[in-house]
Amino acid sequence: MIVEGKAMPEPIVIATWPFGKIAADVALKLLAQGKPALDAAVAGAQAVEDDPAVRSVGYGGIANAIGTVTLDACLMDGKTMNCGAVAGVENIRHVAALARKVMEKTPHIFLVGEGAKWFALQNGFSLETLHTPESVAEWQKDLPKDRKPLAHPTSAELDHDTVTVLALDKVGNLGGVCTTSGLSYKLPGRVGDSPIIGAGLYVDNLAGAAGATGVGEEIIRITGSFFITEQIKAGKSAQQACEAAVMRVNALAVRRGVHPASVAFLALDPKGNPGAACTQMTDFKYAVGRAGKVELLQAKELGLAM
Ligand code: SD4
Repeated sequence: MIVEGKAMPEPIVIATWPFGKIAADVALKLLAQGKPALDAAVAGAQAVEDDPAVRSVGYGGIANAIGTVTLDACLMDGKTMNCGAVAGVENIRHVAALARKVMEKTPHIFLVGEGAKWFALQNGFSLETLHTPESVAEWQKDLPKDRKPLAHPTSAELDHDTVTVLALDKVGNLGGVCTTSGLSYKLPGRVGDSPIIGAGLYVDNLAGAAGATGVGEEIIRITGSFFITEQIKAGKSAQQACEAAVMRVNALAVRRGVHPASVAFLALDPKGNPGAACTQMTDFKYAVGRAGKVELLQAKELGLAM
């Protein structure tokens, strides 16, 4: 798009997993209306939080080892580098919006557990059960028999997903949001990568936006999202940077003598060029919304030989 001789970016949104399409549809409409990237990303993420059929985000998320649904979320504005996060939050559905309140109304970045819930109540969020009959039945059906935490979880054992939404708006600002109920059957108190700025999400207008999904322990271990934006800053494309992050996860798995965990990354460079990659057998699909349409793309899988 050219406006008065100045090239304006074409808005784009990308979001994790096939249900990312729900987020991308909502966000793309807002971006087309000229709304800021962060607003569009939050609205997209919230549509997934509201969908009880998505068993890994918001309402209807699968519970932890003792049957409690706890949610994690964070968001970041690429222009101001403002960010906010919440983790281990019970009975509050819209945790992406709650993370935004932390960003806008407090001098802090990260609130957890009871404190985050107290802050939510102070800010007009209401308490509700996040269980649905279907999510409770699913939790009971798949409850691990020995109730032991898994030392090195694989994707088959912990089939669980997160929605990460990255957007570029009409004026060239980047915004990103990540929201999840985390790994199913996680130990009470366990927090993954998703609400950790730099791990599950990082957004900087000068370096790009990156997000993650998969086994959070492995994503935290390499500071995945910040690693990707730094790679873009150093000259890699968004695609090359996501591949570099997956290769780092794979290399660490070899070094530590463990099976490589299932992880996936996605990114936008500062101009909105997308990229995505995942570890072997992760089968990571992501939604891309641009030029009025949303499509699902398959990310490149990288095995240990790479
Ligand atoms: C976590 N990264 O809590 C999240 C879960 C996830 O695909 O994204 N699974 O570790």
